[in-house]
Amino acid sequence: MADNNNDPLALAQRAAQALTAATGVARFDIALTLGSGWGQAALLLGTKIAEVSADQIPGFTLSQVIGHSGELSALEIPDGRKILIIGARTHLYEGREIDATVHSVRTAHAAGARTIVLTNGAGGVNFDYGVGEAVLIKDHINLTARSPLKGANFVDLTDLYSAELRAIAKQVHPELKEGVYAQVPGPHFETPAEIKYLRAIGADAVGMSTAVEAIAARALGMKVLGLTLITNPAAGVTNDPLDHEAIIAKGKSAAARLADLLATVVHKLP
Ligand code: 8IG
Repeated sequence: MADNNNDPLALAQRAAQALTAATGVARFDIALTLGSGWGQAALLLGTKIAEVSADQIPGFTLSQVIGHSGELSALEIPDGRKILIIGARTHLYEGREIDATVHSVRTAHAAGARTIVLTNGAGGVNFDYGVGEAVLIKDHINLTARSPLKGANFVDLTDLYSAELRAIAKQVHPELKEGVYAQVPGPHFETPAEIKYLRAIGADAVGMSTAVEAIAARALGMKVLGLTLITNPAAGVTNDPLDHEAIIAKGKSAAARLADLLATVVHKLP
């Protein structure tokens, strides 16, 4: 449901109310945003209580991107906590205001969530990363030249990706690597020269989401856990061209392992 409202937090409040009305869940404990390749895995976290098409909720629109579901779902995990699954991510390249790209985060907060798990699919910049590997985000480089915040809001981003939550993830999955995620605006993929540049400035993976969402979450005091699925070697890492269809297929084949990873990590979150 498109909505022109210049107070993004008020819009998020209205979205949260609509979400409660649609799902019957008054308060969510954790939110989880689905990135490319993560959809199947996330739905195995618990029992689905309800599902609503994003266009029924103020401020959300249906994504035009294949591989993004367009649904908001309420799950109950075994200990009774309620998880909001956000299958309707808005990207900067969709041409809407930056507030639209973080509306789901603000809605999750307004709906009660104080922890958000941001997942994404990304190109592997680090030569050690294999396709299908999940990597913990330890930090990001925001190359969008944009912020979701306005005014003199000097939010501290030291430890943006919660050391506490990363430690929990590594406790259950000691094999998890940690890396730096670079967010670029897209929608084009990078040139090989840009990937060399990203590696030189300390990036391990590159994608078109997550960093601005993490900033918005931190500004609201939420704890952030970031997980990246390496769906393709970034440009120039191999000789293969980048192809969105092939990337989606790789994401699908990683689903079973990701389901186990997500369930074991999310169920352990405080
Ligand atoms: I999935 O290689 C996925 N998203 N910028 N580069 C960028 N975004 C991506 C990539 C990639 N793979």
